[in-house]
Amino acid sequence: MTNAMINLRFSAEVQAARAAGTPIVALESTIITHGMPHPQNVKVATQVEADIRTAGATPATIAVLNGQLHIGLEPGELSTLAQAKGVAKLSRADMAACLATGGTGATTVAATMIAARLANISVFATGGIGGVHKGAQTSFDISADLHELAQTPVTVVAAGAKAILDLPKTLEVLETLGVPVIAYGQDELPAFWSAKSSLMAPLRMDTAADIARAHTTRGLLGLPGGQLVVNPIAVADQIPAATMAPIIARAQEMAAHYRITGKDVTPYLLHQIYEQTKGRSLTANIALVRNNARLAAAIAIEMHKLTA
Ligand code: PSU
Ligand code: MN
Repeated sequence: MTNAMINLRFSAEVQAARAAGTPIVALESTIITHGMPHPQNVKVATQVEADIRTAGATPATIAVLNGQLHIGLEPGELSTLAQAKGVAKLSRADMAACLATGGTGATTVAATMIAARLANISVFATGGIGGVHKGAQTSFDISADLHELAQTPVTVVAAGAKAILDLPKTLEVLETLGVPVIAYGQDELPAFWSAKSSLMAPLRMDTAADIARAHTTRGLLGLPGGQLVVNPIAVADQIPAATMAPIIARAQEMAAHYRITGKDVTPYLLHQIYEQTKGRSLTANIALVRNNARLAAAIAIEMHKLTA
């Protein structure tokens, strides 16, 4: 089915879930094209979709393919995107341009939230959101993901902001923008590859039902924007923050040395960290995304109960 105005295209299973009115969880595609190497990226994306189905919801991986906004990818589309070279990394600023010119692009957290809202999907699972980069006081590098959370009503489940970021500054900006940051099942903010960050999270909730109610209540209050749910990686799967710190610092130095800027910063850092941890960062990344997918499905199911 297509929407004439913006060319929205639903996968068969998302189409069926919409018709049946059953819970749907959005998934981003930048993590596939820019966050993980091939062929692990297709394997992980497929596995994460399966996790959501097992948990009782329908996955909707979002991407722009040849000028069409896809809400859910068929298996062939997913594997083509995962191998494609030179795919654009789309955020709020360039999503419309990509659609208008018939381009192909992977959606970041910000762009996936925009698409999810258009498709009436309220919950979205990812690995880590973008945020305030270290050195932002001179680079001004602050992810558009933060502003999207302030204005688009989607609950995003992540394992914290990526630990390559300046976490205290990221929390400050989220507070300024009025974005609820809810740690799931612990007081501390998780730090992506690590379960702990030594920073207290502003809010804590222990059940998917509470998170769903908080989402709905924000809507009833007339507040724009979504919620950020930060779900700690299982301790068995984590890389402790102390182990990651020097690796992140080294990656940061290299990014500065090679003058990596703009959209390239996050993929560059993730790749350096992958190399320096000999792939261990990827193993942790996979575990945390799957963990987030399961929680997002539980939240979508609770939201569905509230609206049914
Ligand atoms: N989380 C991951 N891997 C990723 C990203 C997040 O585990 O590749 C992507 C997301 O799409 C996020 C983006 O929105 O990085 C942030 O990029 P930037 O810092 O350029 O805004
Ligand atoms: Mn940036």
